[in-house]
Amino acid sequence: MTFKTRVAIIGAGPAGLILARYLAIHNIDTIVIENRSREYVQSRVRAGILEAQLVALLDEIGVGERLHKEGFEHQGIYLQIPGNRHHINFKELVDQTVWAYGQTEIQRDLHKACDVQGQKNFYEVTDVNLVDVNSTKPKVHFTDAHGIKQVIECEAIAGCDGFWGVSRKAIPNVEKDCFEKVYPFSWLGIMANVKPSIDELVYAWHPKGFALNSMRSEKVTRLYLQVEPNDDLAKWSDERCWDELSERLALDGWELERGPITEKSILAMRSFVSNKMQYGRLFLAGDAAHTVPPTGAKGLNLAANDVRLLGETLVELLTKNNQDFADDYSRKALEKVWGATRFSWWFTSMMHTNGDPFDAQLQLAQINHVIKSKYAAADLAEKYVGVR
Ligand code: RFL
Ligand code: PHB
Repeated sequence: MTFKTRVAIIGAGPAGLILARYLAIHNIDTIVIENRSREYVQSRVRAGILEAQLVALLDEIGVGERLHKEGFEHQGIYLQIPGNRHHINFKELVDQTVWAYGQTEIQRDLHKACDVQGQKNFYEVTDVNLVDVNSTKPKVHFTDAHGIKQVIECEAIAGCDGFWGVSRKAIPNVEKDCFEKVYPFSWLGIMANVKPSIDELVYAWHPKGFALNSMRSEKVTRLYLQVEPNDDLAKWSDERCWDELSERLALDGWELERGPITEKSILAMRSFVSNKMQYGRLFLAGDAAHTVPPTGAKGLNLAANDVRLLGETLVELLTKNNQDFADDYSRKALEKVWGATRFSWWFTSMMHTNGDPFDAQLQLAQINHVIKSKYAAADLAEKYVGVR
């Protein structure tokens, strides 16, 4: 069957669904196709910290209500080295806050909004193929969940299909415009049914490796440990995870609460940027175009920044035929992308040990500088909250 719509969106992650909502509000109809099931996308554990700009975008597209009720507004973060936990107060330094609210919850709110609006979404699609992207009438070919071949005829395609998706690869010779750094360590992520042990996030440097104490709700804690790049999950019993977290996050007079662990996974750390985010009528947004290590909590926030720019771009292109505006999408998006890539790389490099004692001393000197200098702290704060 052939469907007609104005914009075909590849990927129903946060970038794809936020874009669909944004365009719906501007009376531009879309079809979203996703290769996983709705339940899978809904339950995938990922980001937790939202910049004010993302919160504003979610409010604007009408999905911010639960976030304001159930999310936590944070004034800052704690930066820790052994024996010293120091609060960096974003509110005082740059007059901005961030919100702790799980990406799974955002996804749930977006799904609900899609249902109410009658958004056309196909899940569990295969064989996705982007055709004639360099023309004004591109098409998307795919096989639906029942094995039936389908075609979408549209005026533009939004590639929101994440790092492993097909959209970026539809840009000819894109590899020569891509830049990548793979880090020699991974994160072990843990979700636990236990109340957070502290009011705001703790980023801890420790000789045995980085640890992060984050949270999802009054009853759920999210934690991370720096581990070897090829570490084996089977070697990380619940008890070992808690012992290691307690040691790396230790502070006199404070104790990490323990509880049942409900999820554990190991994630690789990479910085990746495609300096080409558009080709003809194909536009990339979010992880399809770039990824950052999660240390600076930038991935989802960058995706949201792209989506706002791409939303504005598609409105200009499809309602006013403003080609010059559209041609500038990549350039505008990449400014913020490279800024966040630099910040995430810097924060990651400062917090993760590599076994070299000289490098460890430099890291401690750098962290102490951030702790002691209000200018250095303000610089971190500005990048973390995402002030433009
Ligand atoms: P996603 O979320 O990867 O969604 C892409 C969607 O496209 C689908 N797809 C396809 N669909 C159709 N056809 C194909 N051929 C397809 N191939 C793939 C996928 O199934 C998927 O549903 O990308 P998007 O929308 O750009 O969103 C990006 C964010 O998910 C990501 O940047 C963040 O999760 C990164 N991140 C964090 N970001 C933050 O801003 N703050 C954080 O605190 C934060 N913490 C994190 C994170 C990422 C993490 N992991 C697991 C990488 C913590 C972790 C642990
Ligand atoms: C999270 O809660 O998942 C989280 C928070 C901050 C980060 C990365 C991940 O920097």
